[in-house]
Amino acid sequence: MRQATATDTVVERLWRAAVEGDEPAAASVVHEALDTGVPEETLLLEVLAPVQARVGVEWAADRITVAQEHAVTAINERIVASLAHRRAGGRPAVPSRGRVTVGCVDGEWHAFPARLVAEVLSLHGWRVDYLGAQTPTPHLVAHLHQSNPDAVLLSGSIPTHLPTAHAAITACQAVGVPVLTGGRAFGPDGRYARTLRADRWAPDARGALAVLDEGLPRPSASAGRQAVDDLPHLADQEYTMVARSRHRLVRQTLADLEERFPPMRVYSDLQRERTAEDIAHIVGFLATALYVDDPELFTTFLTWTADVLGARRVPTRSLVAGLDALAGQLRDFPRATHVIERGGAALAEHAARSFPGPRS
Ligand code: B12
Repeated sequence: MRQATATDTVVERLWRAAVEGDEPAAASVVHEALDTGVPEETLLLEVLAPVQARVGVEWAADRITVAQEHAVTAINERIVASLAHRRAGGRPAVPSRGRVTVGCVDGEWHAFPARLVAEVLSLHGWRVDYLGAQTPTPHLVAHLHQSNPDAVLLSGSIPTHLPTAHAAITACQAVGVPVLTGGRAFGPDGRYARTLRADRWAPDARGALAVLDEGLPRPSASAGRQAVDDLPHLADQEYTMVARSRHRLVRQTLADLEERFPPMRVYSDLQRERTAEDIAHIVGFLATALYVDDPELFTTFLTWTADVLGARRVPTRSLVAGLDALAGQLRDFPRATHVIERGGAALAEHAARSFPGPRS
């Protein structure tokens, strides 16, 4: 078993202060650790990052509220900024390694992971233009023209932004800037970074540093590829059809669900609204699975959703009923039908694992 370390104690103290919303105490925990010799990089990657990850675990298990999730994130963001300002001491940094742009694709709100990567690169002497959350691709490209960086680092947390990430990757490469991607949206092994033809992927900030140290060759500037050039399966138009008709699909699935899932008839307005959001996410993940042609993207999302709903005592059969309703509308689309069938099977296996029947 892993031994508890001094860093674990800092993690625990920071977690307690942050979840109680006590920002001064939380900041003191981190700054005191820095004063006693814990390196800043360790604080960023082995204290602040795990505390953020714990926010996700505790929220998913329904042990903290959405407001607490937001509050802890806001406190951690300010602590990261305070470390950066303290490091700079009011002086401009003197970078020696080169210049990079770090940001998130349009629609992506998870800026914190990108910020950690940006800070670690700054610590190692890179000049970093940190663009934060959701940068629209034309503005990202305009920034690249102006700053001419050695690379652009794109962070993604939510897989449904992968089609947008693909367009951003292609656009950056078209102006001759190599793209290094990372974040949970690209899959645990970076498989979707390869699907979308990113120049490289790295699992974390230290991996990003290693890739940049090796050097990334500049792609030859080109007129830009079409999505279908990289992903020939898009020629069947299934992704386009599901993505374009997503509002109608959600509406119809909700209506069918009322028939198929009797408990829904007595749902409150709030419960209905949540169900509509869940269905919108299901349709979004289905479309993305069609985009990258990987049913596993859909099954991973469904089993995660089943756990989140389970923690709130919403039965998995509501999800199964939702899938059946969706399948009924997409019968003429073989890839979508296959992905939904795989989703249903994954949910059944997941339920059997979570609630095994009595042993004979
Ligand atoms: C905080 C948070 C938010 C905040 C983000 C605020 C901010 N300023 O960042 C807010 C409240 C806005 C938010 C919103 C949402 N969120 Co959220 N969020 C999180 C949470 C709890 C923490 C994210 C984080 O900072 N993690 C810590 C970092 C350090 O870890 P990391 O992401 O793995 O990053 C490391 C590596 O991946 C890598 N890396 C990351 N980027 C890059 C880039 C490069 C180039 C490289 C090389 C490496 C690299 O290096 C990092 C450091 O080592 C996660 C849970 C989690 N476990 O992460 C959920 C999570 C990502 N969110 C989730 C969801 C569903 C949402 C919402 C859809 C919720 C909703 N219903 O509205 C929205 C979507 C918003 C949007 N459009 O983007 C789900 C995603 C589930 C899924 N199946 O995809 C998660 C997993 C929730 C959970 N509880 O488990 N969220």
